[in-house]
Amino acid sequence: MRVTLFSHESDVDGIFSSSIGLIRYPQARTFFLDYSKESFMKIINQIFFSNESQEKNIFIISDLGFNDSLLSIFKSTFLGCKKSNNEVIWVDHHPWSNNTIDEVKPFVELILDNSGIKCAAELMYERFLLDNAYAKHLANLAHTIDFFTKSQYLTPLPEIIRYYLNFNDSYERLAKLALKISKGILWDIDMSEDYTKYEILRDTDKKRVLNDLKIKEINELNVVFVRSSPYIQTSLFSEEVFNLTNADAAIFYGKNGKISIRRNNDKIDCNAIALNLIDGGGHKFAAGGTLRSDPNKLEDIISEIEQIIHKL
Ligand SMILES: [Mn+2]
Repeated sequence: MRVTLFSHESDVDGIFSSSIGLIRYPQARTFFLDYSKESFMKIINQIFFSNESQEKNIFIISDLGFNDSLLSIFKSTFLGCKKSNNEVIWVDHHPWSNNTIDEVKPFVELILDNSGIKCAAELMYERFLLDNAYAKHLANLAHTIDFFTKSQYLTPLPEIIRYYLNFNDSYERLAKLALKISKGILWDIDMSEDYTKYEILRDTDKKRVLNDLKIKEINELNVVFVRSSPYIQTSLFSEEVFNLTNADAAIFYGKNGKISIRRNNDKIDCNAIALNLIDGGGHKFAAGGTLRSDPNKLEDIISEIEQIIHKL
């Protein structure tokens, strides 16, 4: 039996989902993906080519929402998969449309939860390793990070993940990290060395970014606009930004037009803003998407967000 795990690359929930999969299936191959079309094509290709193989295949996809624009190609791939007795299990906590669920359900075991109170690692634990104390602990830790509860200590893994995403071999680094975590190693000398290098890059960027914050009042909501950096872990940094500015919400904008949204209180839901963006998604506490305006013009970014918030 061949097992392949596809998980979200960008945070603790995605990596821990993969680690929980690895506790259950230590022989599994791991892939870490983002929300681009190319990423989803990797899933499709892997499933498509396995339909020829003699050996049984299980594909587990975790912490990735469905890309509705790829529905028909996914469906035909899943169809071939079912014929060859391969299995696909999709474990996710992002919102799925009813139409997609209906279309995909005949071919795929769907473990979905859109209650907004569970992270993907918890769903992985419940589906694959219920009663395994270590998997349960990992799922709890992922929950703590995903929902900002601060109820448990975790080593600076969120920042290590952020750091590794900057490398050409990020995939190997994340795969190694997920494997270590599956074996109970949440910190070691390699991570410690990497973290020391990371801190220098992070702190240089933080200084630069904090120098040109912009705060704007929109509909009685104080929104702070922050330039994003590949060395800054957005959720952690948003706390610092909120402490400094006391803003209600923060928009982190990058060169490519992608933005991340975080909030300081429940005056606004981050995903409500994200739903008005290109490829927008997320949950109440954290969401993101791509802007339509020129990413190099802050005034344009601000006015696009203004229009969205006025609409809500
Ligand atoms: Mn997640």
